[in-house]
Amino acid sequence: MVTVWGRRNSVNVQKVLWTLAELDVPFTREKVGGSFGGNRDADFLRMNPMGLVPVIRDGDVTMFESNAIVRYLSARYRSGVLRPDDHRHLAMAEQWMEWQHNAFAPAVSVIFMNTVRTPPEKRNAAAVADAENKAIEALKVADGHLARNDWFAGPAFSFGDIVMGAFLWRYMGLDCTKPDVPHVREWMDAIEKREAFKLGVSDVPRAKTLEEWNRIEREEG
Ligand SMILES: N[C@@H](CCC(=O)N[C@@H](CS)C(=O)NCC(=O)O)C(=O)O
Repeated sequence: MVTVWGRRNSVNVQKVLWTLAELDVPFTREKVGGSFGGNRDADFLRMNPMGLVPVIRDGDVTMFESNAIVRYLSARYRSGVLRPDDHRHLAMAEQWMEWQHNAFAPAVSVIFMNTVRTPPEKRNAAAVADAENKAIEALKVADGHLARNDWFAGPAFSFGDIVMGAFLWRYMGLDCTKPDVPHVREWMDAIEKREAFKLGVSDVPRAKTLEEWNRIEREEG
């Protein structure tokens, strides 16, 4: 049985919960991080010296870093379902996973931290404006790819879609300027219909304010 340490409102934990649901792998979860604490305890730091969630344990494997966990689970369970067997599609899944991590996710995190997680008087408007532009440029790149491909890996859904899907969902819930990217929108519509996405990601309401964020964290765990 896989154990996951993390809170459900963490986007990085959500990637892992979505992956487990896609693969139909049973797991238990320990509420750690945010208001639940526990991530600076000695036992936790032995698993992840960074003190961050998610962490998983699967038999003799204990690991952190959400994208690595998504890859590991995709290779370990039902290989070929989320991890493409065809080397060309695998290459695309890997490429776009790295791309989202470097090009899209940092911009979304800056907007998110400076709006939902920070009271208005402490927000950095210049950083938000810069991040908004970076997110828009990144989404135009994704839109070009999705104009020619149904999924990031090409013909089928893969782990390459999971990391982008989790971050795009968060981005769509933020109050910020967004581009017109019809192919990304169409791809996201298909993502939103996936049962595993609902279980891992969209069943957790998105917050607009710090108060909402804290309430949702308490309620969702
Ligand atoms: N690169 C790491 C980042 C992990 C990370 O930043 N986790 C955040 C939640 S999204 C965290 O643990 N924050 C501290 C907390 O929840 O107390 C990953 O992808 O797993």
